[in-house]
Amino acid sequence: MTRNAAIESWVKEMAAVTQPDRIHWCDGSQAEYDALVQLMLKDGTLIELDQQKWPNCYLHRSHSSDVARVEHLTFICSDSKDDAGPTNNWMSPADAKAKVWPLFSGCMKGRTMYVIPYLMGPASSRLSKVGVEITDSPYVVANMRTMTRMGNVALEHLGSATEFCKGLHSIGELNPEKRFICHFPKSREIWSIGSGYGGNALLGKKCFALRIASNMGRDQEWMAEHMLILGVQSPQGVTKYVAAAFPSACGKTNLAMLVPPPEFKGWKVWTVGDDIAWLRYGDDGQLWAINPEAGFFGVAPGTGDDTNPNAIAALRKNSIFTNVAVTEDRQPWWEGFGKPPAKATDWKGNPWTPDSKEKAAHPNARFTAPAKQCPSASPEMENPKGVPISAFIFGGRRATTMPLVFQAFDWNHGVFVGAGMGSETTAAATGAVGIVRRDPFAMLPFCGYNMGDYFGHWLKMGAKSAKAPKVFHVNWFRKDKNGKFLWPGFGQNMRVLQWILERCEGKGAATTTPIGHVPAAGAISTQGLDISPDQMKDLLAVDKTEWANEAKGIAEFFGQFGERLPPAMKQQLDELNTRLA
Ligand code: O2Y
Ligand code: MN
Repeated sequence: MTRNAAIESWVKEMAAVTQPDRIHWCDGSQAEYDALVQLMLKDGTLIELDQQKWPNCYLHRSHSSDVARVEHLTFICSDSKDDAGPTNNWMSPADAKAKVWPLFSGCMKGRTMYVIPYLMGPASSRLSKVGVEITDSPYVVANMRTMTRMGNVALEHLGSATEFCKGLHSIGELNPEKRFICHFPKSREIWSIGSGYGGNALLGKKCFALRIASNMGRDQEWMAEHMLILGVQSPQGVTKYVAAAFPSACGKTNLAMLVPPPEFKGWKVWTVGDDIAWLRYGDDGQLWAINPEAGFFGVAPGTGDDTNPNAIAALRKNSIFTNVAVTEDRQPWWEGFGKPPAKATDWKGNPWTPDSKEKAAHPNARFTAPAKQCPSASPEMENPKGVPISAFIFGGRRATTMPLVFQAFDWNHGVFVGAGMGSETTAAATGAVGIVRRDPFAMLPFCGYNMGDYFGHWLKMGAKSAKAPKVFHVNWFRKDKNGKFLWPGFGQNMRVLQWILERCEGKGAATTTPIGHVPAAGAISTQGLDISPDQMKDLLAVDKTEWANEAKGIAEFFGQFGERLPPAMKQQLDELNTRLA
């Protein structure tokens, strides 16, 4: 394997602190993966599923206190609190050194230290970046192999350079009291201890590809965004690409893998990415995007052949399921995946029947599946150049106020639309259903620096090119007076994508409203849908009273950024209020 002196010296340093029994350098090979799987089957970390029906698929049950990202234990360790901003938890580097670093002392005694060199993005792309994760969790290694390009490909990309993202991870004691996810934007470092789950432990994903990379993007004039990337191919064979940001529970993965309905004969949607986009201007002035990831870490509950057949096809082999249920004949199962089995074992390992009060799968249960197994996987996924982005789409779950779709007047207005994004909560358990939570650009938990400065970076990126993408906002969740969804969603969202792409080409009829350009009557075809012209009117309505309230909510949210809010954002808010008056 290619060696890199900077990595070797860092690994030596980390081994001296964590004191593992042995060190394994991961090459990302199939043989290595198979050996790790055998090890995990032996010690119970993995449970074998029916290998005939689910080839190379395994179940993992995480500790019941370790089932999701932990935003309250996630810190940005910038020198000053202001640089982390009001929407991040901040810990000073000195406090991190005093409070978190000692937890790593001897934490790998009796364990193997795995060194994972990985590449985020296609091989030989100028947009791709190298990370190295040190971990004591073989489950993390197995997941990182699916989610990234692991081994030599990363070391070759790095060569003798020293710029790589250093991620130190240990499951530690798996104790929530001793759980911390710390990011050091200046040194591009991550320390994660006390969790073995998802976004806390697979450091290439949210920690590097968003929190650290957003800092790198700001410094180096590119963008790291919480966005899916998809291509829409017309019957004429022309493919146009869009990138879209949605808060959770808005159907982001479903949109990324959309199946066009029968009315769209000859149309095809290609999935480039389902979660993260890295974007940079090319010499042609176009904004080009790559998906830095190589796999999907998707939410299982709610994913079925009816809602997302492409995801189901992607996860049928070579996948790891975390916290789903398992049937008596060793099939994985979760709520929304076909008929409930008569008997199963739930995500905690307890007997389960359809009469059980508890869910069979944890609501945040996941599948880790190779992206290339998705039937809609774009052939451009491995293109080092990336794909040219025609439109940015922002969205949220809103019962009122937000029309099905509107187009921002220009780039700065689009940045304002992204910065003001909000979505209604769905978590019945918290009792807070239907409350609008602001989540600018769906980056609230992922922006690794002051969000006021992040809005400024967006403004700056738009000013760099006359060919910047057009900006849109969508809402699939508007309801009528009886609380019924007005729009069918899923594959029918294709109709909205079509209007968006028409607008990008200077076509697509629109009416100008105080909030932006809304489709003119008839511009989105309802042929074949059970939607009346009046319902379509309701879907596209812009109610000035509701919007005055919306503007108030945005102003309140912006208030927390104080001096760090770019004046152009305040100007956009004033202009919206003027147009509404
Ligand atoms: O709960 C976790 O650890 C994962 S969160 C996640 C996973 C895949 C894609 N997106 C997300 C997210 O929270 O946005
Ligand atoms: Mn995400």
